[in-house]
Amino acid sequence: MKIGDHARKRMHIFSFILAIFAMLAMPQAAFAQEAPAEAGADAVAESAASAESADAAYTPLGPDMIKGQPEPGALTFQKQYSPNGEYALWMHDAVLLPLIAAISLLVLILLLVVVARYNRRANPVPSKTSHNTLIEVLWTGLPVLILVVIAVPSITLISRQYQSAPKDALTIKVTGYQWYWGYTYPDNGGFEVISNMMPEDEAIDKGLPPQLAVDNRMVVPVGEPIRLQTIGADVIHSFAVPSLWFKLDAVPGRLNEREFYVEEPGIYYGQCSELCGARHGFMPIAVEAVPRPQFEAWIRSQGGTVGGEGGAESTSAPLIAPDSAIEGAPAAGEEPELATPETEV
Ligand SMILES: [Cu+2]
Repeated sequence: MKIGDHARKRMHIFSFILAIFAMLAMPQAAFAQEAPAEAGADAVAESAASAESADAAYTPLGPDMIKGQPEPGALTFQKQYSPNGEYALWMHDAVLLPLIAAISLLVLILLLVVVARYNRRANPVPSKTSHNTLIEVLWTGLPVLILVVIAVPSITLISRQYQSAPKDALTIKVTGYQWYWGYTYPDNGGFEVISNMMPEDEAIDKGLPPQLAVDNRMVVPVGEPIRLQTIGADVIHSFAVPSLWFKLDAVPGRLNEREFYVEEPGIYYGQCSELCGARHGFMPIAVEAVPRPQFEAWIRSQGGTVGGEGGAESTSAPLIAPDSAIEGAPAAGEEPELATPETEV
């Protein structure tokens, strides 16, 4: 059902033709996708307002708030919850896919025509034509035009992805460890939250996706730009959340930075995306986006500070040791249980 709906919605021939003409007529059309982002921001503002009137205490979001996770049998990208993600999804579904489909169809039809009309029986005396200026200009000019059309949204997307966060944006530093994640909040007292994969049976009991659920999520405020920095503590990891269109390598000795934005409150899952050792597949990422008041309540519950309160204390905010309370979870310093062969090689 999903696939059908999607195909009907996204690949409609009119939207394809419209997109092509709009972009030919006015490159600014590439920015047309800004609109849904604004709509998203409105929704965020609404939910934030309703949250403010409610109690600003923090309670972890339940499984009903899971928004970004892989689904069995799904096609194309996950649903996107960030402006860049929506733009990229639009480019894929409304520009690239229809173009690829049209080109493939054209080539197929031409091949069939050649097979049917110019085989030995139907056309015993082949033409000796070796040049045709009109056709040569067309088959050079059209592909160039198509590439120019693709280049407009493509280069726009690249530049948007490299945009850094505004100066006053909240900073969150993500550290990749073998094999778990640490989330540091330097603007809120500098405490670090250690995030380990939740044991499978516990996750199932709680209705959370096994091997994606974690003990401590990375809690972020919704609807505001965040300066997300990544670094590796030991080897190269990669912080990736597909539904937020975010992937950034975490390299030892180097701080990478990109703007991170979540449009709607919810839980978004990702995984380490750089092969980093034995338990690389067991260091999932869970981002929990909540309205500002709940975020600040969460910060306080972690012993952090909000908006410079606490002053000097902020530097001595308790650091959570990089260790896991969960038995059997991949914690710091522990040797991985490697499946070493019993027999000699
Ligand atoms: Cu990793």
